[in-house]
Amino acid sequence: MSRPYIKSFFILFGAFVIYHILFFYNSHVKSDEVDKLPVVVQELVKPPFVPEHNIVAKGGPKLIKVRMTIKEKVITIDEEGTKFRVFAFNDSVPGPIIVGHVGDYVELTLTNPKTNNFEHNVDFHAATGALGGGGLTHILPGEAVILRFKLIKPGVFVYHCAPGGAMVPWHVVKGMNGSIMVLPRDGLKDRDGKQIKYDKAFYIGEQDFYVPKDSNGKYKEYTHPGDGFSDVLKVMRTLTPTHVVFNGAVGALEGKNALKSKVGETVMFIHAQANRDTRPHLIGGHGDYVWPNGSFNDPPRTNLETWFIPGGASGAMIYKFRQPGTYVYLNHNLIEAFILGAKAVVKVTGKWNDDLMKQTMEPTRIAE
Ligand SMILES: [Cu+2]
Repeated sequence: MSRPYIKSFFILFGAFVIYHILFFYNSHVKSDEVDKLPVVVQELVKPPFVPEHNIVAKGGPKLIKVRMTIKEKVITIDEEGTKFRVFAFNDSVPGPIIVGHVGDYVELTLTNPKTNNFEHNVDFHAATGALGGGGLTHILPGEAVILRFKLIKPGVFVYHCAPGGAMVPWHVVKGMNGSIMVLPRDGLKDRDGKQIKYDKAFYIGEQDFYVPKDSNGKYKEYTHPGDGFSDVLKVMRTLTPTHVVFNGAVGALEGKNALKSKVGETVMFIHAQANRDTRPHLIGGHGDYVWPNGSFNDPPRTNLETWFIPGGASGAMIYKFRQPGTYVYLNHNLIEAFILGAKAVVKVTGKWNDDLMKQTMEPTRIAE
């Protein structure tokens, strides 16, 4: 090698070393800054419940640490006892909801226990960066990974598993999806800038399932974890779900698991659908304030009878109950609600208001 070549080699090598020293110095400095933030460990709760949170942020940005473990298991999805293998974030379909404020960071520890059979990951629609973190979170059974991302957009967002190719919809329609709510630091506002508050929040995860049937029209059951893949894919290609459910099963939010409220209480309903369009409606009430696509930067729409949430999005609605009784919160494609399962019951206690509604004549026999 002649001298000029040796010289330029050393110059290039030197630049390479300096670049890497600077890169590591900067990246360490950066992570140190976030590590200095107050840490909040958020205990994720089973849907339809939402972790305790302040609507208006207290203090400055925080580092919110959450943990999710992936569970592959067979669950019963309807009243006939149909069994279906789901992939569940934290043993729950839908996955739990995470709550933070704009400017906070979320640090997720994702675990894929070695008892599982498949590779999984997570794509956060709330995150900014390639694949929503999907490329940085691929884990095989027996692995764990930690992902940190900054919340820069206010709203409600879906997250879901996205391992690649046909595995993406297959995992999503096996229940591997959830939600995250990112509140503006100064809370929610109506179109005039007035604060909107709520007393409690429910999180409804709507799930479409595609269960294969045998030649007698009976739902098939599979013993091997991957057995149903080609059969399920065939049903998926019809774009016609066999079940559309809230909280993982037909009737999961009815009976003793009905949602509860009382007259005078203001309730937020967060509604997520990771794969398919939906149109929530509260029978007997209205959407006082609705963010159909979930963006809290936009003024809420008001007094809607039914609102639209496109597949791959979460939306939010706030309603103050004014009458007691049994309400049905459903997907107002009534076939999906009453035949496929997409409905929940809200039991509201309190005093009836005759001014708002009154039966002014009881059912009475009429003259022939
Ligand atoms: Cu997965």
